[in-house]
Amino acid sequence: MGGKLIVFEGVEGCGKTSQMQFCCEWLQHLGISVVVTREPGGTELGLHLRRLLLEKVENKSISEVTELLLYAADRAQHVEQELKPNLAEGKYILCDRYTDSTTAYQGYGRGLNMSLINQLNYIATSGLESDLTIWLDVDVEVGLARKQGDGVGLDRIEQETIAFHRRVQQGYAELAASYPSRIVRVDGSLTQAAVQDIIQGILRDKLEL
Ligand code: Z5A
Repeated sequence: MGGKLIVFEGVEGCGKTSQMQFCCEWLQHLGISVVVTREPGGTELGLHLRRLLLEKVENKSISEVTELLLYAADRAQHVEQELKPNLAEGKYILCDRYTDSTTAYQGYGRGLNMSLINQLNYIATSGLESDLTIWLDVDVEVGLARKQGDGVGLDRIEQETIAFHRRVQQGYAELAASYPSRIVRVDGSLTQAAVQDIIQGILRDKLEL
């Protein structure tokens, strides 16, 4: 596979979407062919699953294991339909969330069995890992305040308790410590321009751009 899979991770409001957009423009400017995608919702089937997973009121009763399986189903479809074909064509993929989200949210946040999560992540990806994962690290309160400031209302997972979001944050910290060559922490509390400068430096260095 000639392409690269670059994943952006972090708690709500950490700035993934904005930073991915800046990176996309920068990479295209360098003449690199880029695909921007996300989980959940990177395929047509995934869009249906995203609605089921994130709508605010209707799905409050979704069970934790059902939630885990729906994220895995979204990912399996995404890997086969989007990620593998685009990597095979040599494209750079910027992906908003991937397997570390499941570990952080369903593993650390919900407390589901880690070995089950690792197995499901493997089944859904058939072992496809990111070439690089940028973890945008911001305090949970800062991220949620940014989202509330957007005025679009909080989705089903954003409405979880602060304690839940703190466990998710702890999950990202432990993942970054466990996989230092794959996951790079970036201080997401800096200005958007400063964050983008740091990310471009990391991409230049790690991907030899
Ligand atoms: N989830 C899961 O549980 N398990 C899984 O396996 C997967 C996902 C794959 C998907 O939401 C949800 O699914 C997510 C985890 C769960 N939980 N929730 N909810 P998502 O990823 O689509 O949405 P999100 O996490 O809430 O992110 P977001 O809304 O896309 O926000 P963001 O991408 O991190 O940030 P942003 O849109 O770029 O910025 C948000 C606001 O902050 C906006 O007003 C910006 O202008 C502002 N901003 C951004 N950066 C800055 C800086 N540096 N300074 C000041 N203001 C800033």
